[in-house]
Amino acid sequence: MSRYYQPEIETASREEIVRIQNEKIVRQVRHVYDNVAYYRNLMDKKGVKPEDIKSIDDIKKLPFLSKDDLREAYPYGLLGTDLKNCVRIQSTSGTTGKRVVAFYTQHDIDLWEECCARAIVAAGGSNEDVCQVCYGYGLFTGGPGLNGGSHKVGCLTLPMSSGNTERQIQFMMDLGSTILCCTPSYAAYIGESLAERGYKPEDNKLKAGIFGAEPWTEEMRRSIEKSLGIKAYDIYGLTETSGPGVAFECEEQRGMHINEDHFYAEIIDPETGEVLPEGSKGELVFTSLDKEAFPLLRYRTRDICILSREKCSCGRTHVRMSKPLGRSDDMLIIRGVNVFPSQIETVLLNEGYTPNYQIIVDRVNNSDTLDINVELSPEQFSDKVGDNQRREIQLGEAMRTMLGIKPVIHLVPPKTVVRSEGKAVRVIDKRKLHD
Ligand code: DLL
Repeated sequence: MSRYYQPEIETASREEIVRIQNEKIVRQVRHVYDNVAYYRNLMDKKGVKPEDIKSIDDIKKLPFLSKDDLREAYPYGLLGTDLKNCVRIQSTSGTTGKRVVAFYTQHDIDLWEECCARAIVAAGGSNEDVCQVCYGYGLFTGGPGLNGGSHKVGCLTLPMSSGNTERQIQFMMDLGSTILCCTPSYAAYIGESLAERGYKPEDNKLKAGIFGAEPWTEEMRRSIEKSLGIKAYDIYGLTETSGPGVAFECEEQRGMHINEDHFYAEIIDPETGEVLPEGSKGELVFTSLDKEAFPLLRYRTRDICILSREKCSCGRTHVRMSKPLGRSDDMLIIRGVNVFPSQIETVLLNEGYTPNYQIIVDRVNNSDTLDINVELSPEQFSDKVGDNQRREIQLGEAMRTMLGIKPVIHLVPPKTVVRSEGKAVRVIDKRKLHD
């Protein structure tokens, strides 16, 4: 049976959701126009006044915000309230040199944690559960967000943060964790580490996992569910919109419900900016309807996905987003062919390989090269050169069918691909280093 954290809003009628959105957008645009000079300038340039926004449908009139705007306005340029009203910042890791700093009032934190609480309850969580949070804590939003949600639900919360896998396992087994929150790549690593210590999936008390912050395939989901003996739920979010909990999966596991009372979602054509009809694949754009400190309007996420309003058997009425089909900036263009790392993961797991792999792209003599290091499991590992060569050829062919180009496969011995405790680094694009 479905359970909800806030049943009234999670199962509200379409009319009620639109009514809430209409009311909130008018207030939010006024708030932003009056308090955020950077966005006021963008609106003025476009000739849009707050009075022009009378309902959620008018949102199309507003200008977009992009990551470049965030960089330009860094650090305080998009602040929607006095700093004295803010109680927290969170930030992205900034590994690509594009650090995003988000600000929160106490109201914003409460709202964010409520969204995470909805996700935990949708995964079957209640005050009877022991929720082990091994997303990173600190500036990254994963740990603090799920930690806050877990408190709200009343779970016994284990604020583990990421890493120190030995200790994760000890606490998990000693305290009987029932819900695991971390990146899917770390969940796979924990599953592997449990097996190495002789534990079978039924030896742990886990029933659910809440995994997100990076792309992962359905094949990866099945592999994690099997290794941990759980049901694995997807969760989505980004620092710019608060963090995890913007959208989450229910027991149907068919797309993530977007918390539409707080975030309005649009799908646009990434080239033209045109809003696309429901069911189209395009770039996801979010408007935060009631955040105070960092109230982004029409923020372009660069995540490519599809929205669906098809009725969900869980009873939730909020629109669902597909798993991001890749970020527009994740897509590799190799000899003119578009390749998403997720396609490579699908082939590997379907062909019975481990989820431990690394993709290396380079340019040699003006031509792109694609190499994939694929780790063998101890059972697959063979000393016979002929065995491995045969496998490499077979896997290369399977990849060609999926990708349209043939990579060079390197099967590597067990434990040679570095494991991830947070967001996995799957791609090394050496072309960027030469440029
Ligand atoms: O990753 C927030 C988060 C923490 C989400 C914990 C879920 C769980 P950022 O570091 O700002 O925030 O990265 C945001 O990560 O634009 C997506 O490209 C990607 N992403 C997040 N969740 C998913 C997911 C956090 N479920 C960026 N599937 C987003 C695929 C995801 N990609």
